Amino acid sequence: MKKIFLLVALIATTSSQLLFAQDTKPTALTPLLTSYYDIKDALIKSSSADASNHAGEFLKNITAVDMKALPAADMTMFMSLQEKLTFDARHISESKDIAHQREHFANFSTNFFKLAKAVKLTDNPVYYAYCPMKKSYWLSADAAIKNPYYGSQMLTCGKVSEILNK
Ligand SMILES: [Cu+2]
Repeated sequence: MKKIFLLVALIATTSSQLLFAQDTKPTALTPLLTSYYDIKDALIKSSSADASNHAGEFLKNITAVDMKALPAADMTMFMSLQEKLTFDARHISESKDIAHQREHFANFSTNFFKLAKAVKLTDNPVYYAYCPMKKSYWLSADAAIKNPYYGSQMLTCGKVSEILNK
């Protein structure tokens, strides 16, 4: 029964990634944005287990990046951030402690934004939001503030500081 559930979940995830990819002319790095958003959404819900699972997906996606498919400048940027992104994603995936996951998510987001700024991951807007309480940033596909650092405790704390693909 559990296996069937996992299979259904896997198919659902895969097909939503395909849909997403079709809208947005993906690069080889676009799956990283998808799993970044999934981790962020899990932290908004304060679900440590989901954050851990999606960080595991991020690790799979970052390992699977086909470097040869990337333009030289994108590859250089990716390679300069790959280890840092992997480090924080691994800690998020291995932890069950939401506070610890959020600590890593702050660094993870700063590094991920460097990538998103240098490499076009999507045609859709990417909102770079700032939480003054946590003094940390996050990326979102939505202009509306939903704070991944505090979840329901302080859901709308923060402001958009920069927008990509406006
Ligand atoms: Cu850690």
